[in-house]
This record gives sequence, structure tokens and C-alpha cells, in this order.
Amino acid sequence: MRILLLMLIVAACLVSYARSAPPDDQRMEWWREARFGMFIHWGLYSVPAGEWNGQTGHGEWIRTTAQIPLEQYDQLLERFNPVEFDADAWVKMAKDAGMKYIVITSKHHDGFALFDSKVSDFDVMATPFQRDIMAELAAACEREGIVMCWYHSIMDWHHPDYLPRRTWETNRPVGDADFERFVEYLHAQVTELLTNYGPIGIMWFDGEWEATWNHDRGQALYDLCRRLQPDVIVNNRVDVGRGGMAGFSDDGYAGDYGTPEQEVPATGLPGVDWETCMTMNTHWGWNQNDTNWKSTQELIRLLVDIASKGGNFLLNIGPRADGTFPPQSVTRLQEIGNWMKLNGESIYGTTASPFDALPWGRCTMRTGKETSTLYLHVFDWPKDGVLLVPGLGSPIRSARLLSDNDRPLAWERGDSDVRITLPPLAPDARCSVIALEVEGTPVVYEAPTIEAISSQFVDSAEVSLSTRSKLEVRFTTDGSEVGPDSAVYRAPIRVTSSGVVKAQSFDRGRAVSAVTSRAFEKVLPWPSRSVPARAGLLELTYRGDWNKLPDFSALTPTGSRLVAEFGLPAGFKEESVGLVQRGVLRIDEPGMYQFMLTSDDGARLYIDGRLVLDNDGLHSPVAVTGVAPLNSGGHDIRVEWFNKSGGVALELKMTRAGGALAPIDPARLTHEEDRP
Ligand code: H79
Repeated sequence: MRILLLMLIVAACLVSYARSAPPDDQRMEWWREARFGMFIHWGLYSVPAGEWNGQTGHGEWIRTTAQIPLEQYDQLLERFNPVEFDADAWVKMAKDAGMKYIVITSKHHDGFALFDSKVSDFDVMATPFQRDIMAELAAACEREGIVMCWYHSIMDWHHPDYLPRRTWETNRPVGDADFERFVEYLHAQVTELLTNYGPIGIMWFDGEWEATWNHDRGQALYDLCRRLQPDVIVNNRVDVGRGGMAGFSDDGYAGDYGTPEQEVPATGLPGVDWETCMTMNTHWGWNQNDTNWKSTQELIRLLVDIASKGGNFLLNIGPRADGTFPPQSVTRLQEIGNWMKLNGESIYGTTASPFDALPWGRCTMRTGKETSTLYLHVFDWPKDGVLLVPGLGSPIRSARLLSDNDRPLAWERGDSDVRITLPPLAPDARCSVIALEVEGTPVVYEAPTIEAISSQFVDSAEVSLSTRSKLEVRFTTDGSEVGPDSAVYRAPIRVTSSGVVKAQSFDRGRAVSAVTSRAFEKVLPWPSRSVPARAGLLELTYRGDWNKLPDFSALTPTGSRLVAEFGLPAGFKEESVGLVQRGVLRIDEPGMYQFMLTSDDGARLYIDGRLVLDNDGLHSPVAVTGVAPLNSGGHDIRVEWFNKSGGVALELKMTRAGGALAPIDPARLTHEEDRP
């Protein structure tokens, strides 16, 4: 009986949830159709415009990067008076650029609210401007049919109850700060934002990575948003599942879509919604000295690239303190808008490319039952006037040049490709779009991939050909064309002389995919030297605060010792440190050898004075792999490594090509120099 009651309660809850929350596909529909939005970073930090005490590299992080005490930062309130602000002008610029939504900083990490918040005195009403900027923008968006969205930071460097304090904020004691009270404040502001400004498209949270934020708090904030506005979309930074700037969350965390920041994922993720956010120069907030603007061509191609992988593009503007957009941004918005007016059909509501990669550009598509349209985005206009669309099996209905007012184009079917005849000159050198209408859902035959440890080999290379499809693969190894009589691939091939391997997918004797080819080169192994008798490696220690590997040869080591093998001793966690470990590696048989170097932060591997692996830079543990052809005998080997701060890792593995990577046996490592 009790169990039955429980089941009834659960069922009732499910029903009421289903009623209040429309299915996700329906909720995400406008967002997937939109593809292109405007990000706006605006606040008190726009006043100093990136400059503080003569340093010009700051942005919206200025309070922290310039370590500005709170009392001093608060003085910016008096200087925030954007008399030129015109909500309609902003919204029109977004709309004319082809953008469908605007995400603006209702509050950034500095804690300043750009709206009239009843629960905070640190808001726009405390400035001489005293106008609810968010209300004006929401009204303008409503008038123009643009979706209004809020960026709201969880991290808050101003609220007394937010924890932790910045490490440099020595004069801001924690006192009786209570993070639970901060959460109440956060919920109160989010409630204002989702109550007083009409329907909101997205709640775009950020600053979720500090230890005080956790899954339960993220889920509660997500639930609050959906309770207040059941249709609102909430990004994944509401919760703590985001694994770094790549932006995707694991299952089990709240949030409707992934948020890669300043990067485009190499390939999209089928079935996952995501949106790349990016700056037009290199700062989010206004920085008057940042002249590193992306060109309109780069921005158009970014939009196209992102759409071809199934994502949205959220492109940032950092307005100036007077309330105007920087002229460089205005020009770019206008130019993108002109492109979108002719080509927008190829972006809005489209889905990811059905092709693996296209040599001349990108593809988006709009599928239907009767017919589908492939939008071919040409970055590199073919010199011979013929555009090859590889592996397309669908019957063609028509081809037209969107970028030239739908001008019709001639096309013909080849064996495994479609050839479209183009005018000699690209209508738009940045990106011209061809709409290719095909019957039914597009059928694209995947070309095989040619896999090998390296394109170079010493004796022979093992090469495998693979496809995800069940198609027959035929190949040649002498550079000749693949045909219906070429060998059928069944097991890995052994290549023993320099040459080109070509492969193609076949369906019932007919070539259907593009041809893939890969050149292999037989190389001489690097000559060896004598093997010294002394076991172990020489390790030199250096001190310094680097962001990348320094030239250690120009520095004086602070210590040296002998070590048995590459890597760090257990428990090692020093910061601002660099190491060089060097010696001689003994090789028994000539051949291609594989190496894998894992490091946090940067490291490099040199063999016989040549750079074999480059893993330099500030990063968490990252592995890089590569090969070196080595003769039998001794080889000078050297690993350089540094750690600026945080976690540490250094690991070197190797194997004879094709074997399993393992740490280098200390019995192979010797050194020549005298003991330090
Ligand atoms: O709002 C924008 C950024 O301020 C915010 N997310 C986008 C949308 C963001 N918060 N943190 N990060 C991005 C990554 C952190 C970067 C940092 Fe730094 C590196 C913080 C301190 C060193 C960048 C460089 C910010 C200050 C200096």
C-alpha cells in the first residue's frame, strides 16, 4: 500500500513537471534556428577601458588582474554615465548583422548589476546614469523581434557573503561571511531578471568554477530559472560539469547546452547543443589599446565553420563607456550583415555537414523528406572553375549560387562525385555559397581513412584502411588510380618502399566515395653514438616564473643531481621551477620509435639535438605523441620541463613502432658528464 502511494506521488510529480516544462526539442527550437547571437560585455570595467596604473592589458577582469581594492573600484560608479546609450540602435545593429539574440552582462564577476536591482546598491541606479539599461534593451528587443538573454556571473568579487576572497585581498577579512546568504542574493537577482523584463531566452551563467559552487547549488539555480520561466534555456555553466574551456559537460549535470569559449570544437557532437562564444579582438570588455581585430572574413568563416559543425556562434561586443559600440565592431557587424542578407538561408536552421571534410570549405544542410539542400560554402574558389563534391550519392535537382542572387549553375554527376561548373571569379572571396538541392535525405559515401603510426618508416610501415560504413574498400600502393579491379582491403598492408597509398569505397563494384591518399617515405635512421657506462640521467634544476619553456642553456641551474629515469619524484609539487633531464638512450634494433610526453605545465623532448615532441605552454596534464627513426646504439636524449603553478606532471613513454607505450627502462639510460 505504501509503495503504491509512493508510486502515485512520483507519477503525479512527473505529470506536473511535464506540464510545466515543454519537451526540450520544442524549448530549444528557436535557439537551433537562430545560429547567430550577440554577446555584450559592459559594466564598470568599460570606464578604465583596459588601463590601470599604466598597464594596458586589462579587460572585464580588471578588478582582479590589476588587484584593485574594493573602495577604489567602487569609485568607478561615479564615472559610469553612458549618455550616448541608445537601446534601439544597439538592437538594430545586432539585427542588421543577422543576429537573432542578445546575451548581455546583467552582472559580471565584479558584481556590478546593469539593472535596477532591489537587492543591491551596487547597480546602475547608483551611477549618475540611473536608468535601467536592461529594461530599455528588453523593450527594444521586443520591438525588433530579437530574443533578450542575460549573462549572469555566479562568481562575485563584491558581495560580502561571496567566498572565497581573492588571495591578494588581504584587507577584506572574511568575517561572518555566509555563502548561503550569497546564494539567496543570487537567487533574488535571478528572480528579478526573470520576472521584470518579459520573456528571457537564455540564462547564461559563468564563474561557476570556484570551490564554493557545487552540483546541488547548480541544480537548484537551474530549477529556479525553469520554475520562473518554463521555456528559458540555461547554459551548462549553471552547474559544475564543464571540463575546461572546451566547454562540454558530462552527463548528470544541469544545463541545456555546451559553451566552448574562444574555440571551435574540431568536430561537432551529434545530438549535443553547443555555442561557441568569441571576442572580435582579444578582450570581452572594452580595451582601447587592443587593436588585434579579427577580419570580417575570419568572422564570416568562423560562423560558417561553427554552423557546419552544428553549433551556434555568440560573437562579442565590448561597448565603450559612453554607450557606443567601437567603430571597428560596427563595421564588422555591417559587413557580416551584408553577407547574411544574401547567404543567411545557408546558416539559419541548418544542421551539421554530412561530409567528413571538404578541401575547399564547409557545408551546412537543411534536410527534408522530399528534397534536401546542401549549402556548399566555398572558401577556396577552384581555379579550373569546377567544384568537386565528393562521395555524394543523392540524385541532384538543382544548383544555384546564393551569393550571386540565386544564379543557376550547371552540374554533372561523375562516378563518385558531383561537378558543379562555377563562374571564373568568386562572387565573394570571403565565402561564396552554392545551394545544391538533392532528392530525399542526402546520401554521402565516406572515404576510407589511411592510418599508420607515422608517414615515415625505417624498414616497413603497417597501414590500415578504415571506414565507419560497411562499404568495400579498394586500394593501390604504387600511386596508380584506384579502380574496380584494384585489390580489396581485408587486413593491414605492409608498405616497404616510398610511395603513395590510395583508397576508395566501392558499392557493388562502383566507386562511390572520394579517393583518399597518403604518401609514405622510407627514411634512414638517425645515426647513433657510443653508449657511456654511467647509469642514470643528469638532472638540472632552474628557478623562474615562466609561461613557456625558457632557453635553459642561457640560465644558471640552482641545483643538479643524478636520477634513474625521466619524470618527477612522488609527491613533487614545486612551483616556479624548471628541470632539464638528459643522458643517452640505448637502442638495440634500428627502427621507428614512438614517444609520448605528458606534462603539466610545458615540456619538450629532444633526441640527437632534434625537437621530437613539443608540449610547451601553460596547461593541465596534456599528452603529445610522435616518432623518431633511430639506429642501434646510443642517442642523446633530453627532456625540458617547467611548472608555473598548480598541478604537476611529467612522464615519458616509448615503444618500438606498433608496440605498447611504456616508461623507458632505466637500464637503457646512461650519461656521460661528470657527476655534478
Ligand atoms: O565573460 C568572459 C570572461 O570574462 C569569462 N567568460 C567569458 C565569457 C571568463 N572567466 N574566466 N575565464 C573566462 C577564463 C579565465 C581566464 C583567466 Fe585571466 C586567466 C583569468 C585569469 C587568468 C583572462 C586573462 C582573464 C584575465 C586574464
